[in-house]
Amino acid sequence: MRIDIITVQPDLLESPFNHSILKRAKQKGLLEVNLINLRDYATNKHRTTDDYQYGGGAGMVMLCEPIAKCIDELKSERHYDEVIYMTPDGETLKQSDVNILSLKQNLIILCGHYKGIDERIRELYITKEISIGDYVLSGGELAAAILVDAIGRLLPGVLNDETSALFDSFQDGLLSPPVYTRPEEFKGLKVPDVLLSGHEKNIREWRHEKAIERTRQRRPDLLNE
Ligand code: 6GU
Repeated sequence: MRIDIITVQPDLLESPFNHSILKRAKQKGLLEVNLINLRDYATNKHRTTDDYQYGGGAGMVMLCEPIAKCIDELKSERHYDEVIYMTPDGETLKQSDVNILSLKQNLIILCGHYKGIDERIRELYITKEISIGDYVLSGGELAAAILVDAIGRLLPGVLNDETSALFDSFQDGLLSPPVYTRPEEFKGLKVPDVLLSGHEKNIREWRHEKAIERTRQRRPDLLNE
């Protein structure tokens, strides 16, 4: 998979893509992430990428031309499955959306800043608008990093058996059950006997019960009961 991220702050995104799972995905050749500095596509002499908004009001708006030029150039080189705009007024990201995106070949992710982008870019270029939750970030970059992390770990061959995404919270619509490692007793608290029993069926059933119990307590909205 190839992901092109258009941003006015490429530095902010260097680090998350050069660590841990995403780094491994890139090294294995399963994921290619390109950070594109929108400033390189500025068309005026000051190389600006934003301007005052028509109608007045506080906050700058990202200009049409640099974004259009950048996306046109990318599209002239290959087909893109989606042109995603990261914005707090987009659709809230869910695991099921991530699963679908992880099957795509080429994605563009545009990170918004300030008051956002000129509406005409949304009309002409954007195919999907994504928010990562009901709070406002200063820019779309950190949200884009979250989206790419969530996608990257699903690419076949990125995770090994132990970390397999099949057993994630949310993949079966339930939160994960509690987990334990050594020692068997810590500050008077013992690991549940069933986990030490070696009885696979009982362990499976216990984990499933605990997953349901935890989901009912913390995220009853996930259980359509
Ligand atoms: Cl995608 N961008 C910004 N700026 N704020 C957000 C967001 C995105 N998702 C939640 N808050």
